[in-house]
Amino acid sequence: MLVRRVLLAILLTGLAATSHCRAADQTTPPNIVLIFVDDLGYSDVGCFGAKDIRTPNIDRLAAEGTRFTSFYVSQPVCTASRASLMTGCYANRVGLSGALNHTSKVGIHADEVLLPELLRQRGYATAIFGKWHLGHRPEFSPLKHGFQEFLGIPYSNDNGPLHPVVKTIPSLPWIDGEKTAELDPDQSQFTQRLTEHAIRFLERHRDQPFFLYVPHIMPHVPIFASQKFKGRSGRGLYGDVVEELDWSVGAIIGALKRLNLEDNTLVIFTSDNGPFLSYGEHAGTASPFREGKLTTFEGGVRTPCVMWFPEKIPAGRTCDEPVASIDLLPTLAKLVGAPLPKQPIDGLDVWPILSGQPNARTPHESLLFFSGDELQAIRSGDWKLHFAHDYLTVAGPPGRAGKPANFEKMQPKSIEESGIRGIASRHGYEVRRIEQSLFNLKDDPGEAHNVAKQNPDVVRRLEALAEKAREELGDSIANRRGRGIRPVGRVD
Ligand SMILES: [Ca+2]
Repeated sequence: MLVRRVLLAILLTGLAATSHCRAADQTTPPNIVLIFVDDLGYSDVGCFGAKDIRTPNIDRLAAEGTRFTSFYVSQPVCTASRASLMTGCYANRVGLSGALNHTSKVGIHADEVLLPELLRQRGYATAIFGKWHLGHRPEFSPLKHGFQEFLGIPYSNDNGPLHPVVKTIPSLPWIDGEKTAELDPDQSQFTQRLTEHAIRFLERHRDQPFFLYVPHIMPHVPIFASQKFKGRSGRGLYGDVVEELDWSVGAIIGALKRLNLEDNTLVIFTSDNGPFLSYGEHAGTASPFREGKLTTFEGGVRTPCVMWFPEKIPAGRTCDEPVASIDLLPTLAKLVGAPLPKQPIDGLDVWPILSGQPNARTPHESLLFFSGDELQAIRSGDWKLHFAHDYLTVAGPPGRAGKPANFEKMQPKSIEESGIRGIASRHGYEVRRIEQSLFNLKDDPGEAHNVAKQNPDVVRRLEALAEKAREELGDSIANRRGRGIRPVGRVD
């Protein structure tokens, strides 16, 4: 009897402790986990239409959270997309574009206030495990921009001896904090290693609010899966790599649940840009959209996005209202009670949309699509207007076995060669031109039918919105420099 009474007392104390924890959670700022994969196409996960790649964990996240079907990154390439994610600004406002490499002397400016810096002000523990890509020189280190821990690579995983075309690039460094811990790490272990570190970080910080940023290195070429995942998917190695990323998402969610953190943690899963189509079977797909990475067509800038926050973000919902990566910083700042940066930013609070408030609409009159400093397209409502510009399309049949299209005929070019023709020469693309074209994304998500002539008023309205944007953000097509452009970080 006594034993039973003691057991009951222990049980009740335990229950009280548990409910105390739950109550405390209500007032604790939410934890944030941001999983940002690299070059994953819109339709490469099950809940966005993939039939031959199994992603049960991402699909479960969508079933328990919300699927955002009009989520946009600001530019269709790594560095620019990450600059926007971290600053809440169009990338050209903060002077970053394209994809930095080991010769770059630029990076994120010291005066910019990044998302982890805002969260540090609110007592968050912060870490990045994966690919940084906002400058590899010491002054641009993530540890100087709000992150307390960094493990991963400073730029893309093809920026090393494994580049499929350019064979003069030095070793790829694996960075721990601010030190190079290894050279040319085994890429088949990237997803496993980053996930292990992510889980250990969660375990160490379960008692304080945290921001865990996992910009996975895969599925950017060259792609690798660990032995356990090789040969498992219905879409070759690319599918295997995505299935391993899905495993990673499941492992992170599993850890959150095991640590009783799931009630107060927001998880965001998305990709930095669309698929690198020139790499054929080693690239993803962006069905039903046109083109992919490096273009401002929907295939380049619309990415699969899932957000999960039990009781806060509705379960099992699909939201087609436009949400942009620039909106995450102001939305998260508001959510955790952090002040916005003093300098102007472009993103706006979209919490009413994320939280499923009835009739919540995007607060942006228009979303802008720059490539570098070129304003190439603008979306307002269902309308998207492309201005006349050059773009990249795959040159001939897509590449095979990790090589880009046109590989046999390619002359190896240096990685320093910049601009659209430099990228084309390294990655098997050719340059095409689109004249000014208006598409209705609701009727024509594939941007195939130019309806500008039938809708002159819409064209005029979007042109006027673009003209206003040029004053602030510039546009090299129109030879304009915006008054709101800030300097990029630069070393001598
Ligand atoms: Ca990318």
